[in-house]
Amino acid sequence: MLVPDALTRALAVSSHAVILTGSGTSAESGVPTFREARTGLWARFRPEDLATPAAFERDPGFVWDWYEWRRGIVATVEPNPGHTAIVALERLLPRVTLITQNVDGLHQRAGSANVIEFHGNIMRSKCSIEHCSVDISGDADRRPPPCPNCGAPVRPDVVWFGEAIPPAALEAALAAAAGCDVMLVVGTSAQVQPAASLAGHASARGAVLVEINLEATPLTASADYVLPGKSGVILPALVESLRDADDLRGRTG
Ligand code: BV8
Repeated sequence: MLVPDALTRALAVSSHAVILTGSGTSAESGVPTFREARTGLWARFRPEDLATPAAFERDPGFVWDWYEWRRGIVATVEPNPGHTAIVALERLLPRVTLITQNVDGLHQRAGSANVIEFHGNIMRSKCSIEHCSVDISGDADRRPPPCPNCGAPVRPDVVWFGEAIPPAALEAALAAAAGCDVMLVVGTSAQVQPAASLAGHASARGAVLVEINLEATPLTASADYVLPGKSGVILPALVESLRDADDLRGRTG
């Protein structure tokens, strides 16, 4: 059985469920996970060494090209059944807060309306000095393009290592983790902080913690339910189990 009955019941009676996703949720769409995101030219570099202000300062063109390469992949992929199942959960359950570490925007493209983008969004760019949003669609030859207002290099609108999580996103995520009764942690190696600590905040307040992953992570030992497998398989199974429970409740009144 993919989904234990007790978990279905816990979700069905939840008043506030949080879903925390990592790059494993986008893997079945063809987006390399963060620790796989090093193929070919980038194989020699660790993301932690590329996704930093120092790397951009040192060689803005090189970092810009890495993001252009990633944007190119994201532009060609589609949401997968895991993303679609999360949209279904948002409609089936009374209250769902979706927090994503992913920067690919696939949750929004699948139909999730309220997404807390904990690490920003690779499809948006901003001035590296003023942090105002910049449309780069027409400026392909400069790497990176200059800000049209002040001429400073434009950068991706993501949170680099060593940078603070956007205050509004951090506040909303902490509040959701503290107030939920179930948290699904999906497709994350739980290595990156402070995102990974959201699970501890939730379980410390008595939430049921559910991990969906292909591998064990630092969260596995503290999870109430560990569902090993692909998010594109497990999440649709969760939706089906909730619908069956709904039907059952409907039949039995
Ligand atoms: C900050 C945007 C402070 C950029 C990213 C303790 C507390 C606070 C900070 C730290 C701390 N300890 C260390 C730190 C520093 C650092 C950190 O966490 N370092 C790590 C490497 C140890 N944290 C920070 O710097 C953060 N900032 O703390 O600032 C501060 C405060 C005030 C003022 C100034 C500063 C900022 C971190 C944000 C970094 N930016 N992304 C970009 O994308 O280019 S993080 C990056 O990693 C991605 O967003 C990604 O989502 C994230 C986490 O990785 P995962 O999503 O987990 O991906 P991964 O590949 O690791 O794992 C994939 C998983 O999926 C695997 O488990 C796999 O088994 C599974 N999987 C694969 N396929 C499937 C699947 N599961 C299910 N189904 C499948 N099909």
